[in-house]
Amino acid sequence: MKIRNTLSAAVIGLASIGSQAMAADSAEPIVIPTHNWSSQVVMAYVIGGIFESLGDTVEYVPADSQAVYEAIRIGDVTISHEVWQSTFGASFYNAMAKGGIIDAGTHSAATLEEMGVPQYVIDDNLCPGLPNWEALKNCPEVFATADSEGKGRWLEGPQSWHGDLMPTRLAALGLSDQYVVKFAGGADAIWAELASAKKEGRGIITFNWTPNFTDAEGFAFIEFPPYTDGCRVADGGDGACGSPKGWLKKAANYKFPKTHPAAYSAFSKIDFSSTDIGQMAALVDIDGMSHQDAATKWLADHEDVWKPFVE
Ligand code: TMO
Repeated sequence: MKIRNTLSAAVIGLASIGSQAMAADSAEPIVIPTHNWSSQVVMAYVIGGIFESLGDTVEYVPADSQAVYEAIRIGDVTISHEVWQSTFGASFYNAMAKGGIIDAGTHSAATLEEMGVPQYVIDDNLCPGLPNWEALKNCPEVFATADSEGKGRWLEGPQSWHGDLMPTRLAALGLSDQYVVKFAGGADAIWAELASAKKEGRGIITFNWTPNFTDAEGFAFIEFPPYTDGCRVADGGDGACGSPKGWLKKAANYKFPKTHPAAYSAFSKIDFSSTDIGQMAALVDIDGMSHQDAATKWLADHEDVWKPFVE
């Protein structure tokens, strides 16, 4: 009968509209980058585990922490879950201006990526006047090392994090005659240097950041002239400024909401606090766990934090 055929066609039509509205995530893997500091790698596996709980497939790729924004923009990588303002804000926004990468929200954790000293350097008054940066002028010898050419050493992170920012800042502040920047080969080299300096009770200035596992023990960031938009040499300024009290964002390829709607919905809700991120780093850098094991443990111990992201 004609009516029946029309009706069943209408029913089929409705069913397919319904299934489109509730389209399942693509079986294509969600590509998550891993970089070279602990919280980021643990969080990669934490977020991968959250996606897997939704039935998604994930793939992890080691990636350069600056070039990754272009990789996301062109679709080789799906997300970035720790976009730190000071180090990566410019690369993120440059990629966004070209099109293909979207802002997927901001974590609650406020960030700072800055030079600083362990708390005992302040408490033992090894360089009176710290953490005000001007105190550095009077005690380069406190921070001298065998390789620092008779100057104080600024132990910077790997150059891949933010290029020549610190050498440029040293010069802009008029400290180049007294201090020299040395780049660490990796984050572990910074933690090893902090541990040996503490053991010997000597002064040390290193790049560090918060949230990190070092928050628990106490780390004093140097107070430089305040950051303002455009103060950096790369942004047209004179470079005589500290790092921003910054944000921590998430980014995604613009197709991710369409290819993986359930995973994208969870990703957009994911919001980690300073405590969460400090815990993820500490499981590796204090407790000595592998990144994968740390993520498995963190997910098991903190369902109250992440389950709401998938509801
Ligand atoms: C990007 N980092 C947290 C190492 O400064």
